[in-house]
Amino acid sequence: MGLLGAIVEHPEDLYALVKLKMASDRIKKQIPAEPHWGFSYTMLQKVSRSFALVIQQLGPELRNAVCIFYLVLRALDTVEDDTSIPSDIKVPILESFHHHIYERDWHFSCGAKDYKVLMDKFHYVSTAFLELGASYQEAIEDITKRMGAGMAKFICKEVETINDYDEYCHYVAGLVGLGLSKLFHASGLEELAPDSLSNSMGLFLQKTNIIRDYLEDINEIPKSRMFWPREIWSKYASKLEDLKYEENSTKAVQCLNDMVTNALMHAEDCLQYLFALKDLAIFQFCAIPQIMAIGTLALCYNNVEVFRGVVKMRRGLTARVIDQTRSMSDVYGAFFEFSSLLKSKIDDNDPNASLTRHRVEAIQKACISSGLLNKRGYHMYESRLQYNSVLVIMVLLLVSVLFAILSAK
Ligand code: D9A
Repeated sequence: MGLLGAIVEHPEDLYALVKLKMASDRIKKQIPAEPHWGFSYTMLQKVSRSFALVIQQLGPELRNAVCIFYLVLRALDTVEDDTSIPSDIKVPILESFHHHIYERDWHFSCGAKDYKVLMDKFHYVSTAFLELGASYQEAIEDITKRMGAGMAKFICKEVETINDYDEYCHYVAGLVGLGLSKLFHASGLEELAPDSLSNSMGLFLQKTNIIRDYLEDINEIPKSRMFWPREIWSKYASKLEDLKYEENSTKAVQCLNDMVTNALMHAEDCLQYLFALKDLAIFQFCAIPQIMAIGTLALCYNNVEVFRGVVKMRRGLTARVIDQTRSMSDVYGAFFEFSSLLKSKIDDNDPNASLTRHRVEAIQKACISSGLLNKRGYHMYESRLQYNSVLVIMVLLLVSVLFAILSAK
């Protein structure tokens, strides 16, 4: 669907979409002049769209540390993901990656497209890393070391049990949460969060990605990548890839719902982590991805489209989350609304219906008992207002004028 179609269907997204577009145009013009920082921020914008925007709100010192941390992790990921590197070469690189970030002339060519550029010009990232304060460097080094070792462990090991699943997600995402908490603490702006809560921040995001990306990962060439734990999918199919075939839709959706229910377990920890933050910019930086995650889970729940294509929150809704997340009330409001949407989709015949309902109600209870619930709402299901044709035409005119002005600038 084109931009205009999207706006006719959700005119309430328009304001946030325009604001987001202006903000992203603005940061494109603010790339630092030094080549290593210029490269790092340009790279960040290429590999993550909304993340690059939210990072900009952090103060300059913390922003630089988070930008480099993000790129180091992306580079490590690129090595892990590249299926053309034999394991006996890949494992030692993963295990020694934390040394290479200190070596200005180290590089290892792999990956494709933007990731290949990141790997080939990694010296820019090392140069920028060496300019960070010592406490930032130590936090990044420690996490890179532990993550590299964890990834190496899983190169020759499959995700069998739910325990393996939590362990794998800890290495690739939970540790990111721990690392960021250390960076926030090093900036002097936040207390050090408990490791278990930081870990949950990563697990909630990573499990959501693993659920959403089922089809993409299973269709990976030359070899599919499988992150759904056998302990869960074996209840519904004899092979994980069987879930994508139409004749297995019922079992596939039940398996999907089992996976979503598992991920929901981390939501309350995430609320607790966010509640303890003091700095507004850090709060927004942390809260936005979590709201996107619970929104994506609500969208994926009981949705067979996960096995057919990509299920993503519409861009306009993402724009509104970015624009309208300023306080814990907003977070409780979003978690409450998305868990209500999920709850409305529970089918009593689903084998996990009562467990899912139990988890959703626990999240809703946490939102209500905070006393801060803001029910402004995203109105996911349908627009409250009835838009008549005159209004639609006026909106279309307004959009044309706005975009004409924007593109002329
Ligand atoms: C994050 Cl430094 C991630 N991951 C994300 C993005 O958010 C987390 C990778 C590197 C860093 C940070 C994140 C943000 C704020 C606080 C956090 C945190 O913890 C306290 O991490 C736990 O997804 C990747 C992992 C899940 C593996 C950790 C958000 C992000 N979003 C994408 C959108 C998408 O659909 O992936 O990157 C984007 O903006 O492009």
